[in-house]
Amino acid sequence: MKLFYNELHPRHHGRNEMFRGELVPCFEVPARADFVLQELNARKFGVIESAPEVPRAMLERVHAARYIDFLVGAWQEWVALDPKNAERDAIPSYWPIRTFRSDVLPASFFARMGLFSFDAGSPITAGTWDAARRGADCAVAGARSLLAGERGAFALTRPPGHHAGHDFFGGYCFLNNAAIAAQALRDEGLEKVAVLDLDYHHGNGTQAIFYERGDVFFASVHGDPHTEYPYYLGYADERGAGAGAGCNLNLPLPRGTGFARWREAVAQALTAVRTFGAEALVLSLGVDTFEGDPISGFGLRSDDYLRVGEDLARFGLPTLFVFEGGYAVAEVGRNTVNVLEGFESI
Ligand code: Q9C
Ligand code: ZN
Repeated sequence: MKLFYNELHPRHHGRNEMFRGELVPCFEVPARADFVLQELNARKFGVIESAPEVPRAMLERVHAARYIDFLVGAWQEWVALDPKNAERDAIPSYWPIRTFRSDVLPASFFARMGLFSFDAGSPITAGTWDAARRGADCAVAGARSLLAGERGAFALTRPPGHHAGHDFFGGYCFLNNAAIAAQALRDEGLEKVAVLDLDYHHGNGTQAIFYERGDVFFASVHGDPHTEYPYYLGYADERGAGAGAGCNLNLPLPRGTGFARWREAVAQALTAVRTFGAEALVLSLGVDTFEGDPISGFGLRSDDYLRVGEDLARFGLPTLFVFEGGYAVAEVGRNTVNVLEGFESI
């Protein structure tokens, strides 16, 4: 399996996220990817390659130019407002909810922070852009390795991506790596691509990006948004629209769901991907489905992740794994690499 590692990931290191009335230490920390890398090395998983840089135009296949412009300059703007800001993260406080305008680009940095985000849990830090940008390189390199004939590839990157939409960040995500990879697969040869999102949280960004598209199928197994983040998307009645009608499948499961039921839902999602006729699979690999995850509610155990990888290998499509969530830091390496090992064992 080809492995692409985002060596710039530590440049994104949020201090705090706003959570229910207080600033708490970030759950999405550099150690997450460090532990996965360490596990790949310890288990002699293969050669870790560096990804070539992709042009900005590839990001713009998925993200709005004015959103990318904002991300590129956000940290400098933040520090220019007050030199002391260099010591604190930028977190939004205002959002243009229903009845407000989103066509006007306000001069105020804070107003644009809110225009381009949907929560207060995703701080922008000095190196957020560098890290996110380099993650897209890894995702595209992984996609290209599948086009070159590999059966599997892994993009090890953070910040994660699946909550990021066409023009917004949130849920610790800034650029939607899985969507950028799926689009690259479409642009560089494939007619039909599927994204399967196995992170605990619904991949609202990926769903929205492809919702009206008939060429990219999106399927997700996740905590029921009635009670779980991101709350406002991910319900079972979201089936796609326009040309994409029937090309979106959400399988929400209640908090507390264990591996047997979860695995059935994944099998159901894979059946739909097969019926759709996808030629390759982008797998949003969040391991926050783990029983020990501090912010999630499913009950997968470490060995279960081996079975997940085996199931995906038996499914038989070229598969790009893209790292998403997973916050039980001490176990995130073992769980993630278990999926990859299961995949390689078949
Ligand atoms: N402070 C991903 O897994 N906050 N994002 C939940 C905990 C948002 C998760 C409350 C969770 C976002 C990629
Ligand atoms: Zn998640």
